[in-house]
Amino acid sequence: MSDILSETDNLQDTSPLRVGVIMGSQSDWETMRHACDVLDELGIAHERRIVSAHRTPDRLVEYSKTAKKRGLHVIIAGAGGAAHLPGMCAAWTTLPVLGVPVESRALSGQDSLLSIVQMPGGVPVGTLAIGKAGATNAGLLAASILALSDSSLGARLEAWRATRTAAVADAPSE
Ligand code: RP5
Repeated sequence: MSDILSETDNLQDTSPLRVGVIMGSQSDWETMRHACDVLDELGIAHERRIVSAHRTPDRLVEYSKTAKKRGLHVIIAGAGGAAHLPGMCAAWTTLPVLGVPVESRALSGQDSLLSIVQMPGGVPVGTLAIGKAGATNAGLLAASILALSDSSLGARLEAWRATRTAAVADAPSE
């Protein structure tokens, strides 16, 4: 496993590692960092890895097959273009896999979205919106899943939502 260990893991939280955030390329990080930001805000221990379905296929297999026994509960996978990373990851694990379509240069992420969302019945990938919103919501959805068995996290998630509700003004300002 050492080749996929990284110094970028969230080490501030001493709670057990629960979420794996994987992406096909360094270029995906600007999108996927928004998932990690949410996980950080909610105090969810996670790791970040570059795992390419076509450039590092062996890494993908190793990561996906060992994820559950390493204690992960949810995997968030982001990729762009012919975005087969989330689907291939889901092929190797029964953990929930949340797919984030990264906005591609050629087709603005439409290709990424359709590649991820159109999984044949039997191997699900929970697909989010294209880009930053999808990454943010993947982090929140991972939190919701984990909160089902973690009441403390559930309370933090409720508070996170309440803060955003309170920030909405009654009327627009000039
Ligand atoms: C996919 O190809 C990655 O997920 C990325 O979104 C896209 C482009 O990758 P780079 O050429 O920037 O490495 O594999």
